[in-house]
Amino acid sequence: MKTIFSEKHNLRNSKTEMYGGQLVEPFERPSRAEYIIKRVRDQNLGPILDASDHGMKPIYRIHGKGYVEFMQVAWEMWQAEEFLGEAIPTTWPARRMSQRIPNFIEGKLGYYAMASETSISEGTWEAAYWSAQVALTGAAQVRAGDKGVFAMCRPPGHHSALDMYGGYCFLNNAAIAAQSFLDQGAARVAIVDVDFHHGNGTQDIFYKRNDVLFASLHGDPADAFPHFLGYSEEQGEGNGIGFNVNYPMKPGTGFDEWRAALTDALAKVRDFAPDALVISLGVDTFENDPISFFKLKSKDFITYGSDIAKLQLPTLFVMEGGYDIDEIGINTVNVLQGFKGA
Ligand code: OKP
Ligand code: ZN
Repeated sequence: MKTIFSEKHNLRNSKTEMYGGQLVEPFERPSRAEYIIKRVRDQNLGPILDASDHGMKPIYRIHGKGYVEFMQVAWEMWQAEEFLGEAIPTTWPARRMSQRIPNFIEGKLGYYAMASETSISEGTWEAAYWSAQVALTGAAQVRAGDKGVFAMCRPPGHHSALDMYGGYCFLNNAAIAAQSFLDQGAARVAIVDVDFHHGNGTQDIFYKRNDVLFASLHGDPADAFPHFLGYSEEQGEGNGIGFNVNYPMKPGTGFDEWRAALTDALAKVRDFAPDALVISLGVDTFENDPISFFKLKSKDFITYGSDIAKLQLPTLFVMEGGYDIDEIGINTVNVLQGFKGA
């Protein structure tokens, strides 16, 4: 199985994350990618290819112009104010407030952010751009005939929507890849999000559409980030009714219950008969993940990788979360080896 990877991920190296009322070293850090790539090499998963540049057009198929242009200049605007730290929003357009986009950087940050833990830092835009290109390069390889490809995206993407960043995400890599399949001739694409956190961005992007089936397994938003989306009654809107499926699960959920939800999701994918499958692959479902509450063990990742393979669909794995850095390589590559060996 091919892995697509860009060293440009290193440009996303923020120094601060708002966590527990303190600024801490971010959980989403460069070493995550290095450990995964090391495991890919050590296990001889397959060739590692650099990303090719597909330009801005496929990004604008998913994200708004105002948002993208803001992301490109946010760090510059922040620095111009001579603030001492990284760019963190402090004010939001909450209920009954104006949704006009302010001129001042602090207002813009609040407008475009869905959470404050994610600091914007030097190089963030360029890393996000290349992370999307990694996903697009992976999609191109799948279109060219590979049955499974691993897009080692960093930063992750599934919390980012049309005009929204947060939850460590800036561009929705999985959505950009899915749309690229459609734009190159696919009639239908399914996205299954197995990251611990609900893929609110991906859900929002495709919520009114019936050409993309979105299914997400995640910590119940009543108990887990992103807190404000991911309930089971969210089933799509308009033409999209029935094409959004959420499986929120409670603290302490183990593999048997989690796998039953995956089996249900995969059956829905099979009925949908897509031309391609995108897996938003987060391994923060692991029992030792520092910010999550599911109880999957390392061997479970192999099992569910082979469950996914049984669909026999052209499949693009897009990296999302996973914060137990010691085991992140093992758990990620276990999914890919489970898929490959099935
Ligand atoms: C990104 B991805 C935990 C706070 C978590 C942000 C989590 C972002 C997860 N108490 N804040 O889906 O892995
Ligand atoms: Zn996550």
